Amino acid sequence: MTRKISACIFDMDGVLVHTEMHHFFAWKRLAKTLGFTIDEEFNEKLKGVSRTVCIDLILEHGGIQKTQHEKNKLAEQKNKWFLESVSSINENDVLPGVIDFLQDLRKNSYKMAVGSASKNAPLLLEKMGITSFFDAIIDGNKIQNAKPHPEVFLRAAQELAIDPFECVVFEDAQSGVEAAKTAGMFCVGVGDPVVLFKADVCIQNFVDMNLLKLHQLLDIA
Ligand code: B16
Ligand code: MG
Repeated sequence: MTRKISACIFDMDGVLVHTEMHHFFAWKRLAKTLGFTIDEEFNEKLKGVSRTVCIDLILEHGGIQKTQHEKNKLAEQKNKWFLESVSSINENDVLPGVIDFLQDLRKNSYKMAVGSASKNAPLLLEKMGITSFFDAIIDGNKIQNAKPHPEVFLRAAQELAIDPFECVVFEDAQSGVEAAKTAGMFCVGVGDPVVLFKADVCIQNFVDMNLLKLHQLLDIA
């Protein structure tokens, strides 16, 4: 039996837009100034995770200790590099198939939200011209607990006034998949099913994605 779905909640980085590489380059640059390197495998741990938690993970990885004041400065520097690197993002950077899918959801009166750990989410959604699709935008400024804590998705469901059980989350990060499942939501992983093994189902991207396909995915999961 198909599970009733009334709302779709989208992670932003890595789902709506490929900003993950910009985050990775900025973190890599920061690690280099601290005298060590980070690779793509380690970067999986940083995806979906708040800026402050990322700093702690990176310092731990490099075996370095810093005061809170120094950590804040490092976070500020990373964000400066990240913002420089995404300065030219625009509507052409929305990932293939996303706009068509959002239009299909809107046409069929589904509620839509963004649930992102990023404090830059409102700015980036604006730059891509897709803010108006969403009935709620929950970003890193509005939550206390970073993914894998379910707060970001539960807040989104609350603002949409939809039962978490009727929400589908689209996520590209292990921490985000875990957050969605802890929130009691259906989770579509966007990316490698081996990495996102805790998701109910996985898709590679949103090309040719539509409501009918979403329901087929819900049926087989
Ligand atoms: P910011 P998401 C996350 O966004 C990114 O995946 C993660 O790499 C980043 O550290 C985090 O946002 C915080 O971003 O520094 O811009 O506040 O995937 O949850 O949309
Ligand atoms: Mg993400």
